[in-house]
Amino acid sequence: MSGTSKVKRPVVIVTRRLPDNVETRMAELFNVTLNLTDKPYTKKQLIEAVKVADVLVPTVTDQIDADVIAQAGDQLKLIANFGAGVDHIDLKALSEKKIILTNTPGVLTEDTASLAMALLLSVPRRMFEGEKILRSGEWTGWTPTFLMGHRIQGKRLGIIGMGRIGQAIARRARAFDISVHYHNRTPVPHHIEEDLEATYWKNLDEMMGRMDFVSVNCPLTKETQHLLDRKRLKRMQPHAVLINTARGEIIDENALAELLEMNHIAGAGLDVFEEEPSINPKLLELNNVVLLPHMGSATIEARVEMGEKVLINIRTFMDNHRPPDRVLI
Ligand code: 8YV
Repeated sequence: MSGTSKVKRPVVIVTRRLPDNVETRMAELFNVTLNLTDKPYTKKQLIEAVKVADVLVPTVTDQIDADVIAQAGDQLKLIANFGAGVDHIDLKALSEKKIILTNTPGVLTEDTASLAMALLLSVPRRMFEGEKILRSGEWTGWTPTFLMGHRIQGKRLGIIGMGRIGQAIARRARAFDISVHYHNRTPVPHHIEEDLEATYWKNLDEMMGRMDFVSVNCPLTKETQHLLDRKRLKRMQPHAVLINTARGEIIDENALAELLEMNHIAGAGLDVFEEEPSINPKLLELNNVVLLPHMGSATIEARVEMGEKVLINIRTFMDNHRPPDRVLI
């Protein structure tokens, strides 16, 4: 008889499809309900789930709001989020019910940073515009002035939020000879600042107006919602490019679209949006933006490692230990 079969298996409900081997391992370890259709849960389904699950494994597409949490049964002890960001979960309501929350930090850092860097390279060099023209059959051949963009090397990048992902972008930027600036609640440790030759700006407004590229890498919280409002966005230089791989709600998207349209800001590379999966129609009309469908961490490696983190968090919790990725509320 296997060790796991002696103990009662926890009821684990997973709201979306996860990589096959992660799901299979979950089936071996837990009394698991998988979502083979991969259709996002409705609010009603989420409520039904929290009424019966010992552990819920949601993703960014599930709004675990106060309403949902209020209806959770006493058996629900852990929410093991598949993802790093927890802005879709009402943390206050969770802590009042003494439900533990874990996430999956670290394993998606490098992939998200690589995608941010890809956007940072592709917008100033107008890669997607070129691709579109080529595919449409409209390309008539090389000319000296065709699709001129802007040089990347030697420019200044301002990173908003110098956590794991911000630092990983900074490392990549240094390799392209871009100088790194950053705004964070507090400066990063001195040795990191030195390694990255990074300049700290306490005042975000002051940084915004001096950068050639700005990358958003902070979590979405009450404080960072529309952190980049119209007034702040207007501080950007007209040749500057904005990259967002964090959360759409950090930027006032309407204002951004208008400023891009007026060429008040040269371009943007966006992987996240305010009303996912709906995209602001104004953005869709613009040529100076690259729009990606929230795919920062979409590598097989990251998604498997995220799943492994979820598994470890659940197992440690079930063994009455502190799960490694507990989000402190
Ligand atoms: C994930 C993300 O794909 O982890 C995050 O916070 O934004 C994404 O990269 C998503 O959250 C999975 O739930």
